[in-house]
Parts: sequence; C-alpha cells; structure tokens
Amino acid sequence: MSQPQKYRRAGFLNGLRIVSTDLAAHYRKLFDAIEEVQGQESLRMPEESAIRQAIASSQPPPDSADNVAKRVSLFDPHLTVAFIWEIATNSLLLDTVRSLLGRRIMLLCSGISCKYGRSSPSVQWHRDASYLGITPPSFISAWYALDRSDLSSGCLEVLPGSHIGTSFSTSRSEVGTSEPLELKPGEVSLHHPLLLHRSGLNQTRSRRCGIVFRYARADVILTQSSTGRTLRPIGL
Ligand SMILES: O=C(O)CCC(=O)C(=O)O
Repeated sequence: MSQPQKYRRAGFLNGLRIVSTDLAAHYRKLFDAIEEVQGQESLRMPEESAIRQAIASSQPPPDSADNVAKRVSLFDPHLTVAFIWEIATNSLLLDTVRSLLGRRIMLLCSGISCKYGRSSPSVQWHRDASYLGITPPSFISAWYALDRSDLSSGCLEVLPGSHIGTSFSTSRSEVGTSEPLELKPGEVSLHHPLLLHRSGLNQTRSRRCGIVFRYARADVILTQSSTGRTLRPIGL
C-alpha cells in the first residue's frame, strides 16, 4: 500500500525518518542550548487550560511571561529559531505532505511540545479540526521527535480510522484499539485533522520533546480559531 493510501485509510503515518541520526542529534543539541539559556520552565508543556489561554493571546504561558522578547516561545518557534525553520521546510517532510495535500501548501503554525517527567500534563482525546479554524479542514499535523517518544514518555496515541465518519467515540472499548506513535529522534508522524488522538503522562525521568508543524492546502480559508489564536501562514 502506498503512503497516501495508508494515510487515507488509517488517518496517520508514523516513523518517517526525515533527517539522519547525526543531524537529529545536532538539532537536539541546539534545543538543549536553548533550554540551558532559558530554563525548562519556559519550555514545559502547560496544563491544557493554560495552553488555551496562552494560544488565545499568542503569548507564552504565564510562568514564562517575563522577558518574552528574549525567549523562544512555545508558539510558532519556526519564526525565530533557524533550525526549527529548517525542520519545517525539510524536503522529505514537505514531499510527503504534498503527496497527501497537493502541491500548493502553506505552513500554518508550529509549537514546542515538551514533557519533563511526571509533572507534565497529559492531553485529552481531541480532533485538531475542532479548534484550529480551517475550512475545509484540509490540513495535516506533523510531529517531529527531538527526543525519543514512546508510550512510557507520553507519546501521541491515535484511534486508527477515527477520521472517517462520526461513529468513533472515546469510549473504553474504542480507546482499547488506540495505537501509540512511537518515534526516535529525527522521525516524524503525520496525522489527519479529524483523527482522534491524545497523549499520556511522561512516566520516565527523561525529557519527551517534539515540535508540531501544521500544514494546509493553499486554498483553505482561515476562519476564527476557537482558541482565538491568529495564524500567520507562510506559502511553501
Ligand atoms: O505533543 C503532544 O503530546 C500532543 C500534541 C497534539 O495533540 C497535537 O499535535 O495535535
């Protein structure tokens, strides 16, 4: 089965290696250097309520609100950090996204998604189309792993096929069929805007950090996101 066929059927693709392990290690070091300068607290994934609040104002969450100008923000870091822009425009990644969305695409937004051990939150079941404000919802989310991401560290989990129809719920029986999207540094997963997904607690002592990029077909209409967030799309 081809990648587009797999994506259309399951609603996701997993384990796409877009950079060598050496380059992935280099990107990780660059991220470590940012963390060293501005501290884990400013990069930690906030509780969902704080995320909503922060997204609404396009600002980092409250605990990192001081000194904003000098800090890398959790939101849209591709606008300020060169290596994150490099990942966002990685040719293997963009070729795959184009094979699923069509040739003319834009980058809508990006986000740093870091869980530092047990104190980091989990993310409830949701569909990205329900809050982003994109009509029609012709967009794709790409999750790039800076660190190893697996079930014990709170990787993304998806309900395969839940992007088709409306029959899926997050009842106990259906949650039993969920699939973890485990990734090594330098790998990416892609998920459909209607696919139900979540992520659990990080139960390890290691950091689980990823960067999420959202790409859309160039002909979508940006309506009001339910979070109030203003998107700054860039044609690619
Ligand atoms: O990074 C996570 O744990 C959750 C991310 C997510 O839900 C998303 O990218 O849509």
